[in-house]
Amino acid sequence: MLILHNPLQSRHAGRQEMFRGRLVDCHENPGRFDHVMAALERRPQGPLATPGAADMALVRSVHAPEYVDFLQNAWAQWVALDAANAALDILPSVWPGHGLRRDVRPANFSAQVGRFAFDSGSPITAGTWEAAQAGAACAIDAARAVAQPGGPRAAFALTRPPGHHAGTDFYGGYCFLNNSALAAQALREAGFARVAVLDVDYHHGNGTQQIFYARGDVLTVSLHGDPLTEYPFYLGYADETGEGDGAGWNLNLPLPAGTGPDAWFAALQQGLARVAQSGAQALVVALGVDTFAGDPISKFLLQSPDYLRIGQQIATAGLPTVFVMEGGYAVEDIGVNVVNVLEGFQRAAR
Ligand code: OKP
Ligand code: ZN
Repeated sequence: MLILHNPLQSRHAGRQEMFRGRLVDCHENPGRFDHVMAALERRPQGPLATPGAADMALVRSVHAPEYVDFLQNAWAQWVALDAANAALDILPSVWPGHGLRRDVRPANFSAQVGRFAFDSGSPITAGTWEAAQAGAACAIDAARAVAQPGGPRAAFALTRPPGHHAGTDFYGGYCFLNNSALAAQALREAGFARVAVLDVDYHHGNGTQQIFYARGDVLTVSLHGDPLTEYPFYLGYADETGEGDGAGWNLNLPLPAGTGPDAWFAALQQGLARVAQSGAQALVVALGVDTFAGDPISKFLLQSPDYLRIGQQIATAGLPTVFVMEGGYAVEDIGVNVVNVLEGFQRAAR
């Protein structure tokens, strides 16, 4: 499989996130990427490449242009307010919820941040835009590679920051541009009439769901920690099934904290059955490995060998497949777990 890796990922390096009442070091850090690269060096899964420039027309069709402009300009605006801000990250402090107006565009910078951010755990830093943009390019190039005649059966977009919590015009959950959604849209535009996104990250892919919620050409399936107790809390319930043309085209499979391999793989089978039934011609896998028992912010109980089985099961869908890196915060273990998925897939796909 072809592996597109993000050469600018380390430019996004948040200092701290608000977590359980205090500011802590960011769980989503450049070391995550390094561990996956190291594991790929030990167990290569195919040629490595870096992406070309991101197709900004595609990015601006999945995300609102006003939101893209905000991300692109946020750091310059922040530093223009006060040169000392260069030593600080951008975090929101006020949001237009709870009876406040969402239709106004205050000039104040903090107010602008609050219009687009939905949590206080996703700092914007000096290089966030560059890293996110190159990550989007990885996902788009990975999709276009598998869509090409004679192209590889599968590709992996190895990038950070992750993407599945970012929606048309919002960021949060460490995510800024929705790489998985961009891959799905690129596959659609490359000629696959129906595409499925299967999100196996521990957390519900709320951004991906929102982007495609009213569309019948992109199926979204997510298995995740039950939002009654797990982030992102306010979306990801089983009764969210899509709307309009997208009615029936979203499947949420929430599982309780503490879920182990038996129940998790049963849910994966359910998700894959829905993908097969949808007639999807290509598959995007939002690949988070924070389902690992040792993950510091998640509560499923998968072990490293289980990831080989995930890849093998996904291969049974028999579809051109784009894997897109999402979460996973047990930094020492994510390399082994990610490469296990890819290797399990390739063994079964052969
Ligand atoms: C991203 B991905 C909020 C902190 C809560 C956010 C978890 C984001 C997970 N202040 N933690 O799905 O792996
Ligand atoms: Zn996650």
